[in-house]
Amino acid sequence: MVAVVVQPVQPSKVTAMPLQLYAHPFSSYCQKVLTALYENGTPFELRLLAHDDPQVMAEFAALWPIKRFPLLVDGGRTVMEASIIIEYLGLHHPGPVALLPADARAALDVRSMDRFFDNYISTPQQKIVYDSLRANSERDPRGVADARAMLDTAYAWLDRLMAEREWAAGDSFSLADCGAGPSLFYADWTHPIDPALAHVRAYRQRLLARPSFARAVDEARPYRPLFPLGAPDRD
Ligand SMILES: N[C@@H](CCC(=O)N[C@@H](CS)C(=O)NCC(=O)O)C(=O)O
Repeated sequence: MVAVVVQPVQPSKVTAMPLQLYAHPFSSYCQKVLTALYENGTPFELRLLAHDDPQVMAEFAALWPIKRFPLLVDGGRTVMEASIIIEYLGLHHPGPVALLPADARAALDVRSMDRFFDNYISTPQQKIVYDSLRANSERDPRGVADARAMLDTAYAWLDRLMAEREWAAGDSFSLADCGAGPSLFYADWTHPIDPALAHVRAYRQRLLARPSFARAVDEARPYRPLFPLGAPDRD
């Protein structure tokens, strides 16, 4: 009988596939995930979605035919939707900053604020911007008016809440703040926050001062001329 000696693989010699993020730095939902990655110093490879790079665009379309970004690839696993990507990172690639509290009740508060920013700030903001890209004959004035009204209602509700809070779900920076940064950033460019809503405006400034989000904003600066409504000369 021949003894077969199987050499154990040295852990130090295993090269893990880097996390890959299909994203664009100017996209609000991508900045949401970038903020989470930067909070924890999580290494990743950016697969920049650019129309002059058909290879990356084709990879992305094959991985996620819905073609909404960002998209995370971790080895053989594909993870879509910004909030889910951030939860996934917390479970599989945790760092020093827990963006979702371990306590299930506290986590529910974070998730509900995360839904608020996606559904009632980002969605109406995107409606206004995407409508501006349409031909005149295809515009939806009623939908845009509804989106502006939704933003006014959402800003006012948030202002009352932020009178008592530093971050969206309380004292700790969380998943909800990762989304709040880019959603309030672009919402204010699109449909300015009333100066009377001092708590929302102060919260937006706190987000801009947070190093993780500030880095995402800085990396996106070269793309400001792409903002369809015209980027204001601030922030
Ligand atoms: N529900 C998605 C939304 C992602 C999304 O809307 N991404 C925008 C960029 S910020 C996009 O893919 N836009 C491309 C398009 O609408 O064709 C998420 O949370 O990740």
